[in-house]
Amino acid sequence: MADDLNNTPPRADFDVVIVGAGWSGMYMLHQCRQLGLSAHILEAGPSVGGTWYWNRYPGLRCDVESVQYSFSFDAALQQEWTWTERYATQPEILEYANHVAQRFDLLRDISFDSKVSAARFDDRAGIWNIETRQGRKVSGRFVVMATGCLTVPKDVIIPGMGDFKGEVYHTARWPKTPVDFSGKRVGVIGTGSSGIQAIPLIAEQAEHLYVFQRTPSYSLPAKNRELTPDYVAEVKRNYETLRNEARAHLVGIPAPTYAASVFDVSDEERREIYASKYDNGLPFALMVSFGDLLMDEKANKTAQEYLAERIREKVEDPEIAEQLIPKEQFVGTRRLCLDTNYYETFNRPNVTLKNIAKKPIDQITETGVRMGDELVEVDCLVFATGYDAMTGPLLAFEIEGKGGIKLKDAWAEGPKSLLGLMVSGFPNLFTITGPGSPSVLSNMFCSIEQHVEWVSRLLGHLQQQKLTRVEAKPEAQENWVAHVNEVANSTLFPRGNTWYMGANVPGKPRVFMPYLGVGPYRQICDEVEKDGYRGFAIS
Ligand code: N01
Repeated sequence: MADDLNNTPPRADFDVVIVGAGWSGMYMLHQCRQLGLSAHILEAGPSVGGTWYWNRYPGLRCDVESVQYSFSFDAALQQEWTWTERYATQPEILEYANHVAQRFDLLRDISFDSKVSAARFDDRAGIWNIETRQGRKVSGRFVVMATGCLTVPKDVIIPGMGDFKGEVYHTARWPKTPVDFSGKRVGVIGTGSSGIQAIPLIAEQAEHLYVFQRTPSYSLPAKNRELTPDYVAEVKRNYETLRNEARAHLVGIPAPTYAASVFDVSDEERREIYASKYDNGLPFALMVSFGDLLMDEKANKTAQEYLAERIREKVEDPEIAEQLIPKEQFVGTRRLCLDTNYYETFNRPNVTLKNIAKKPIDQITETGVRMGDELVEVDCLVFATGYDAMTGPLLAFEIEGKGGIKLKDAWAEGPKSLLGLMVSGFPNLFTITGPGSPSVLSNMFCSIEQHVEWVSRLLGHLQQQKLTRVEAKPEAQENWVAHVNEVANSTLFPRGNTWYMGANVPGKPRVFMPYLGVGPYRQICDEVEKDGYRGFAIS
């Protein structure tokens, strides 16, 4: 216990209790140790890795290149770890998570199979009391929610779901033992990033695959490849420059913007630029290739037309191609997917596209999926239906702040935070990659490292000044929420029916949840810190 934090510090089991042992939780624990704070992680699962532990569906890879989707805080770590593929597979990413845990000796301060059920602030004592579903009670002077953004699968309610007699899977909760679809009729519901990655591999095994598509997504071919020793050596030599470029960039990945407007270049040049991203499997780079691509409807249309053409080239049946092309959907405002042979899969004789936007699913029966008068009989159903993103993980259990205020009430009209890191009324509670931070609209590692380091410096400041409490001021929070919205409203993002907007979960408030701009966000956080943590009440 770090009793030197204050002359009379509140008594708690730990200085810092961290919820979640994904990237954020592991790095937070490491940072707490550097500060001499006692810290402990409560992790729901049996292993580190967070979403990369639970997600293990066939075809799963990250959509950020492996050499960038990794920690940069330790030069030795990034030199000693060698990624084998351009876009790492889930097993390799999980291996990396375990490597990090072991290398920094983190496991001794993690309790696994400890799913937090409540966190309540005791205002008088100035401590957080945390309970787990397993009945454990732990207290901390600070609590860090490292619960991730895409960790709570969205509830899908279709009449008759419980009646289905076949096998049921969800991409976000895939079994550890590989599933064998050989000789089976399989239905996949959902065509976002998860469905698009799983579908080609399931199609290779299944006797027949039915893809139930409500909304098509734009997808780029991953063009995955093994990394050569020369390439890896070059990256390792240039890591410092690469990471610094990432930190300053809009999405935390170095990528050029060629012109302020798509209309500043000729049609031919524009096509070449789009092709250079498409043919090299670079979805984030495509999104930022022109300054107005995500801002202006007409500008965005040029990318829509380009991607539609590429889909038509790949799909043999023109009618199927048209159904796979998103209509009235901006490129980039719904997550751009990354695939291997997704569109080509619809040329296979054992794959059928079921357009449930035209003919919705009415019911799941004992034997399959009923759409109007048509029953599609299947042996297995795979739900690739996504997540209750960003707020879901923080509202999955009870968080009670000052005066018994509940987070779910404070966020009834949508999430509010200061910098995505703290919520007014919830002293000493930090949210890593919380709503209002860049997180999901960036290379997560880049954002996580920045969030954790900022919070750690704040904890260090409190420690040095012998202070014990920090809280977001309500007016500063209001200003931040207004700024997040102002930035979002200058783009096309709020016009998309996407999970970024909470639009995928019935009844969820429609609010653009992430903050757009890794580089600008970092600058703002640095200024707030320099101004003595402007907007935060510290005592
Ligand atoms: O989820 P999604 P995801 N009936 O929400 C459909 C990250 N990720 O798991 O749009 C029928 O994108 C839904 O249709 P609609 C990445 O950030 C990254 O695929 O609601 N269909 C949609 O097609 C990604 O964006 C990686 O009309 C229903 C699909 O299910 C995020 O996770 C890999 C339905 C859900 O798509 C989420 O991706 C995987 C219903 N009731 C995930 N409900 C990589 O790094 C939903 N759908 C590569």
